[in-house]
Amino acid sequence: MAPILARLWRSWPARIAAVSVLVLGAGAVTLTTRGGTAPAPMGEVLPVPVSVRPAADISYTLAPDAAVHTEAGSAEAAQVGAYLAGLLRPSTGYALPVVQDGQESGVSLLLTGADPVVGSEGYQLDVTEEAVVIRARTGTGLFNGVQTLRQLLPPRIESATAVPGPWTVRGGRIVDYPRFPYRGAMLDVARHFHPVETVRRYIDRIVLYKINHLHLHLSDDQGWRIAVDSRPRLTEYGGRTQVGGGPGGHYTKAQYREIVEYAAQRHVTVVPEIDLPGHTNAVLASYAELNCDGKARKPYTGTDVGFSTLCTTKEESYAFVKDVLGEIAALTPGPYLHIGGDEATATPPERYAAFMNRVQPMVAATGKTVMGWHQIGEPEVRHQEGRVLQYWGRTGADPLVAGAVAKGARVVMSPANRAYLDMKYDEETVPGQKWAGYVEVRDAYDWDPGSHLEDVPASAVLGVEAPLWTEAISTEKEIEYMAFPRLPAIAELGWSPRATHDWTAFARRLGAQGPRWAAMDLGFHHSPQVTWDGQAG
Ligand code: NGO
Repeated sequence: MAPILARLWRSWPARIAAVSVLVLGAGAVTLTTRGGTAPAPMGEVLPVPVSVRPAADISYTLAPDAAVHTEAGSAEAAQVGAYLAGLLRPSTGYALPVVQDGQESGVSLLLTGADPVVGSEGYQLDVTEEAVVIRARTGTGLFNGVQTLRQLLPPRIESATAVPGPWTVRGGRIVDYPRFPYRGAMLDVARHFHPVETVRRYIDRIVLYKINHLHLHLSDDQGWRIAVDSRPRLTEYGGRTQVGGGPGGHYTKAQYREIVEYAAQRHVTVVPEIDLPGHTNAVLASYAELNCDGKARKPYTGTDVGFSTLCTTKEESYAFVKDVLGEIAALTPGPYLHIGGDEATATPPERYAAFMNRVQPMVAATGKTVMGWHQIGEPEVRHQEGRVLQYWGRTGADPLVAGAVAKGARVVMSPANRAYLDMKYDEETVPGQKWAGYVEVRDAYDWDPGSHLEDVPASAVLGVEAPLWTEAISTEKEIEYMAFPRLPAIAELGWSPRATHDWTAFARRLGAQGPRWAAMDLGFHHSPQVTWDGQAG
């Protein structure tokens, strides 16, 4: 490659543009990459299902007059039916009425007759010549079955405009349920603010891979992002900054409720995080009395960490925390309230535990379960019933986490060198950081959340989460590029049985997502570790 071309190639937007040009320039390739027509082989979905039984020579093709039939009398099944019809109408151009008659024809979503192993989140999917029937015990199970059906349909089903079918699904039976109950994605809306529409689209994308928690990092040194009625300056002043000095922003309570509601309709639980007692410069700039010296800090737009702390010896700080947590809890139907607790290096060590020992019970008093970065596992911080530590270290052994687990804590696994979506893929990646090393898609996939940490048994692991910090990520396209294809890797670790772990098979199923993402207009990293369908080697 000529040097100027090589330099251009290194910039990722140019890479995407170049690939699009190549793809559009080659008719045959265009067909497959820009929304292929071939149905996926039965079970070639992501995360890989627990059990797949293909029925050779059988397939179902969606007819133009097909309907979505849902369990009679069930509002939750009808809601999933409406969601499915909404997904299929734009590309098929079919009317797809939703009828609550429980019939087994077209696509049926039923709350009876599923194999009991599916539990509360799983489903059974049967494809015959006559119908696709998804059975589950809950609306969530049906919703997960719908995500599988989506991937069994040809990739161009994701097109926003009508495209020719046929809309064929290969025959057989899938019985499927998750390994871990918590499968999360985190978005840092504090370092760079991201508007409601971006969050909505992120939710739409993560659910395709059966992610069921969205953790929002709502406050940090560079900005406060959620309206708190009792402390209006948090957003009026503390929300007007972000990394690099942009305008910042925040969610009103109505907007935040809209996000929570949008997520709930997609069977996603929002986990709000207010990071304490460090990562609080935006608070300390907004309210002078929360500083030990009583002097307001200047707004901060850099990317350092570990320099700010609430004054842990002042009662004002506890009144502040109580008010804020109370208001956030009231906006939160989900069980968890995340209180950060990471990198509190500006908090005197003896004060950190005393602070957490007062704050954890405040969370419990709101009726919520404590979640925090794994530093809240410090031995001096008391165990709080049900609490969840989020591990973000880089080693396979952490006595602090093991000690907290021995007292009853559960763990969500987000090892930075595996699960952090803000890490660069390689030296050519433009957005992101590299303090935890480069994380290519195989690094994100090749580990086991159940045995990653010494003395933390799989039974103490609640699940996995892929955090997307945004110090060096400011646009939605960058979010997509960093999350895909690594987020589906973490999603598969959270859902699929350990026995299915196999890089070659995973990489093949991942490569098949390429045309789907192209049809969704999702810009992803064309990892050289994967052969992307419709694109030679
Ligand atoms: C660390 C730090 C964050 C950074 C992130 C960047 C945790 C839990 N605290 O992760 O403040 O944004 O790394 O990768």
